[in-house]
Amino acid sequence: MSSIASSKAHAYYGASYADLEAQDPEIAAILQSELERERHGLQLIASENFTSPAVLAALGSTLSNKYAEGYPGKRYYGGCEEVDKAETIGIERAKKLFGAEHANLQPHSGASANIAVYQAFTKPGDTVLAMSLPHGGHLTHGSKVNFSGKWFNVESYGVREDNELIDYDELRDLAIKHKPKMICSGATAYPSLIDFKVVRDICDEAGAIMWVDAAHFIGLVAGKAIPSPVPYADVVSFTTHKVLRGPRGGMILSKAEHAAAIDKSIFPGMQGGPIMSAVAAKAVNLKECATPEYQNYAKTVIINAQALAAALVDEGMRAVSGGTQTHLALIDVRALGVTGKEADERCGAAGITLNKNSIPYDPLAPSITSGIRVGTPSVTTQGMGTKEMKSIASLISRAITKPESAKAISAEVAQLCEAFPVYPEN
Ligand code: DSN
Repeated sequence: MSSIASSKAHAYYGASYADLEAQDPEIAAILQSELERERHGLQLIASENFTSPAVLAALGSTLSNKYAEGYPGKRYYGGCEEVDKAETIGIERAKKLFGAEHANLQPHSGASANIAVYQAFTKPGDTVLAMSLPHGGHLTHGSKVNFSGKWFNVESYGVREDNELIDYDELRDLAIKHKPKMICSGATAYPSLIDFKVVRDICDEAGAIMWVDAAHFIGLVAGKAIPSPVPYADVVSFTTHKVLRGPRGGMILSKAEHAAAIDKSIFPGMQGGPIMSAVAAKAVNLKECATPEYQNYAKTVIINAQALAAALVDEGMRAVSGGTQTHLALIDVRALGVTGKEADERCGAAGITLNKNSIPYDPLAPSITSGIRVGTPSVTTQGMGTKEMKSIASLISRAITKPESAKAISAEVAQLCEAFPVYPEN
């Protein structure tokens, strides 16, 4: 390891690849290979993005060393003066950016944030109403293999079969029937906007806490590209690494009346020491999100997703719910004579990373599926636009229908990506 004295070159003594390479070439080589993978392939997983070098610098900093159980000014360890400043700045930035009354930056992940929400508002055995996983929900929204489905009575609502949009009539009927303690809206594979005013009215009618799991679309809210759930919801949980483009982690916003319950639920309720390097990196990201450049980015993510969905339809596939109003599209690939699994594998072989995904009322198992999910956060960060979305649709179509050409297609993919470099050297 280089001497600490040499760390003057790094204000934070972080992110020194040379140090890692000297000490652990095996792991250093993996970091280099992953960078090459990200640079030369198309990253279309809707929940991924390329975070900024500034965010990576904060993540790879000495703040990782600090135990800081508690909250700014109320810690269980000494020496928290500096991390207190970082967390306070982050909290204030989050409240300002989202117009929220309270923010907690400590959740280690989206699932951790969701566990904290359950713990703050419900007790094991209580009834919760959430979107079903096969219709686009999330494991933490009541899946039987997840804590949520094991410890809570989660009733599910879904989308209508005719238009593949949330069935608000069904949601209201279920809310009146089951009287849930909490209603969750938010999904991982729902391409349309959610009507938060309607959900608020249903929650009020049923006497339920309104919880929005905004993990997928919070970046679009931050960039003012879609309406915000914050004015309506009691609590909004999300991950910070998707469209938002921050470090991997979670965050919770809430009304002031729920602040103490949320904070207690995170610590000491279900986490110990916060990862202070991640908290600082979240603060860095929140500053980036408050810029006109980021707002432009968020709008472009949607324009690109709409262009990509339309171009995939032109290639003979079907866009679930007719297209997208967000950063992702759910694509039924059956017309090309393949399953979602086959499409995913064939695209992967051609350097296009996306995921198989169930479509609503999917006749195939979740491990096979009839669809794929594509998202534009990463390619938009690279600077690609609608022209490139058409090229990507053609590459996806050829990768699926001509698996024997995978090598040639992956060379074209690499050429496209090299024109929009990720983490350029200069
Ligand atoms: N795993 C995330 C996604 O891909 O949507 C959800 O947490």
